[in-house]
This record gives sequence, C-alpha cells and structure tokens, in this order.
Amino acid sequence: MLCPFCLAQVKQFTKNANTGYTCLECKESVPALYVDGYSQYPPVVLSSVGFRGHGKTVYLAALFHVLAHYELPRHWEGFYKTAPGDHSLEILDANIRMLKEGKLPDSTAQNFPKPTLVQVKGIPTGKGATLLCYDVAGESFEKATRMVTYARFFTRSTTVLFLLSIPDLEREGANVAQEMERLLTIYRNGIAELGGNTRLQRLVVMYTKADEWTALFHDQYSELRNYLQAGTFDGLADYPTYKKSLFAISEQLRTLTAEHLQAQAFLNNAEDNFDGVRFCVVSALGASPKDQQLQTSIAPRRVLDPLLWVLDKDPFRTRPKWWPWSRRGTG
Ligand SMILES: Nc1nc2c(ncn2[C@@H]2O[C@H](COP(=O)(O)OP(=O)(O)OP(=O)(O)O)[C@@H](O)[C@H]2O)c(=O)[nH]1
Ligand SMILES: [Mg+2]
Ligand SMILES: [Zn+2]
Repeated sequence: MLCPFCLAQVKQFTKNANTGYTCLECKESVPALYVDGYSQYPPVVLSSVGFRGHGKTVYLAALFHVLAHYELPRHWEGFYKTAPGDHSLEILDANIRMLKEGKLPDSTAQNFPKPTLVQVKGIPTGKGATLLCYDVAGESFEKATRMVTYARFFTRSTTVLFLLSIPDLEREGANVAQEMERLLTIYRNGIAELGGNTRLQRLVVMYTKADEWTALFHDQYSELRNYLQAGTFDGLADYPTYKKSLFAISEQLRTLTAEHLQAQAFLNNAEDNFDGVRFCVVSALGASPKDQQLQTSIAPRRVLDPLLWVLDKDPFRTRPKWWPWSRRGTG
C-alpha cells in the first residue's frame, strides 16, 4: 500500500486501538477510510506541474467545488465523494467556502505538501479512486533540485498535469514556446534525478485561465470557445460521447499548440518522452478576479476534463479507432 505522506510502499499500516492506522516509515497517522477502502478506492496522484501564479491552487479548489456540486450526481448515476480523515475534510470545506465567498488563495508556500485525500465513486471512467491531491508551490518547478525536495510524489503519478496560463505568459512578454520547453526540461530533469521514468507517465497539458485567453476569440477557435461557454456539466451524462468530444478538443488544442503557440518542439519532446500526450483547456473561475476578489460568483468551465483524462484507462499512445483522421505517428 502507498503511504500518501512519505510515498513509501508499505505491506500494511499498523493499527492501534487509540490512534488508528500509522505508517511505520514516517509515523504519520493514515485515515482509516483510506486504508480500509484501499482496494475499492486505489490511490491516484492528482497534482499539477506549473509555474508560480498559473492557477494550480485555484484549479484544485474549483475541482473540489464542482465535485461537491449538487448537479453532478444528476449526470453521473451513483456519484459521490468522501474526504477520508479530518485534515482532508477541513481542506475541502475551506476551499469550497473560500470560492463561495469570492476569495482567492495566497501563493502556495514552498514545502513538501500534505495531500488532500478525496475518494470518488460513480465516475464513468471506472471504479472508485482515492485522489491524492498535492498542491505544490510554483517555485518548486524553477529548478529540478527543488522538485526533488518538494515534489517527489510525481514519481508515483501515472498521469501528470502540466498547467500553463498562456494569458500570464503573454502579459509577461515571455516567449511562450520557450517557457513550455523550460517547464518540460525541469520536470524531466527532476524525474530523472528521482530515478523515475517519464516514459511510463502520460502527460496532460492543461491550459488555464481560458476566460482571459484572447486567442480563443479568433473565429478559427470558435468551437473551443463554445465548448468552454457550455460550462462544466454539459454533456457529461452521455460519457461515451463526452469522451469523443474530449478527444476532439484535445486534437484542436494540439494543433493550436503547434501553430498558434509555435511549440512544435515542445510537442515533439513531450511525445518522445511520455507515454502519450493529451490537451485540455479550463477556466477555474469563469472570469477575471479583481484585487484578489471574484467580481461575480464562480463559474468553472470544464474543470472535470483534466480529472477524466487522469482517470481514463485507455492508453494515450494509440488514437481511438473511431477517430477519422488517422494522422501519421502516435498521440
Ligand atoms: N481569470 C482567471 N484568473 C485565474 C483563474 N485561476 C486563477 N486565476 C488567478 O491566478 C491567480 C493565481 O492562481 P493560483 O491558483 O494561486 O496559482 P498557483 O499556480 O497556485 O501559484 P503558486 O502557488 O504561487 O505556485 C489567482 O489568484 C487568480 O487571480 C481563472 O480560471 N481565471
Ligand atoms: Mg498555489
Ligand atoms: Zn509514510
């Protein structure tokens, strides 16, 4: 079993009548719902790689908000979520409350994060899972050595989210493609230093703050824009069809990445060094905040898509059989 705190693979957690389960390696107490439900809800690392201020913390908060939304079980029969342990429940509640009150988080401090555990069941990608949500400070991705210290749980990820805010990079006057490659290089260095292998991981490139991304207002991207405008729940009930649209959106973003962002080298590098690459685009808030306050109530757009890619069992390497434009290469 995987200890969510020190990431050791342990045969079992020790049980004490007073204190519950404890990890022998790190002495942390491990929530009983996690241990007892281990086979029913196997752990899945959910964490994003991304520079400071690109929206990692807000994305997680928006995801918690959507997972707690009354509408979701109307689309996914039998869906529910649980927070194993007091710590996770507190974090979940605090994040949901924060967004409801229109507030935003401070920049995340650089330390080894304690994960928020969220058990989910009834997502059409498969059986239950315990999401181990680690929120890392963006500074940890400025140097591979920092990643080794503060984000080594990525060696346990089967699917990695690369979170990029194109509006922020453009505002800073950065070379977008170069920054994408820099993030990829730091991540690959970090995983290599940790003795991991990115070729065993799937990569999901997640473009954030879509509400501020002016390129999406071009006519050629009207389909992406409409997809975002339809919200988060639209189409979820029919998962096989939703999956096709997820893939179609991913392909459009792949083209946008190569053509509009001119990041073909990033793409080639990622394709060559991961077990496949997918794309998605989200807006966690739905609109720009002002002075760290939301001006309207939160309206997340497509924030479940990254989670669906993470939980989906189909390989990224092969294109789905139904996909009409079978292009050269893999993806
Ligand atoms: N317009 C818009 N702004 C967003 C969105 N998500 C986040 N932001 C803005 O981006 C800021 C930074 O977001 P965070 O989630 O704190 O960024 P982070 O990646 O966690 O940053 P570090 O913790 O410093 O690494 C927020 O305070 C918001 O102002 C979004 O969906 N739309
Ligand atoms: Mg943060
Ligand atoms: Zn441990």
